[in-house]
Amino acid sequence: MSFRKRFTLALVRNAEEVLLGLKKRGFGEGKWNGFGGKVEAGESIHDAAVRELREESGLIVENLKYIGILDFEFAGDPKILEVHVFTTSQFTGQLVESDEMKPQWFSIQDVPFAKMWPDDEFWFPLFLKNEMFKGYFFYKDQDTIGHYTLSVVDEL
Ligand code: 6OG
Repeated sequence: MSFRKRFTLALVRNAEEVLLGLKKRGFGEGKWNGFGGKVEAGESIHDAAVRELREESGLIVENLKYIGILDFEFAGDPKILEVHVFTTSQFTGQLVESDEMKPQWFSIQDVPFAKMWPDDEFWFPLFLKNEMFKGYFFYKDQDTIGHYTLSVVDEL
């Protein structure tokens, strides 16, 4: 039997750039990604996304826009990662490097897909076009997607 774990992923952007962090330890180490982590017991998904963004980047946001749900399954692992994706272009605070993440702005033309999770190449274009999306990715191993589904949706 499979079970689900909830995670958040926050993408801060402006018209030309997107903020990514280099994951320095743990799951996804060495990859650039948005900021996020596990939703804690009793915490709303939105509040978890705001908290993780602050902890990992130093940026403070009031509200994040909910834009996507991505499910990830890895061969041989009963756990399904349910990743809730948020975005904003409004924030206060200063970028700080944390123990977990090294933040850096990237031009939207220059997103480092070769050093990101392979699924990002599929759904990032939807995010950059301000679409909302739902997806499922089955990984054969940490570098290889076996199959996936992805669709644009009107609501989440
Ligand atoms: P911590 O282990 O740091 O949370 N995450 C993924 N993000 C992308 N783009 N692709 C994946 O494909 C991912 N799997 C997990 C969710 C892990 C962080 O990494 C994201 C969280 O933001 C497999 O607590």
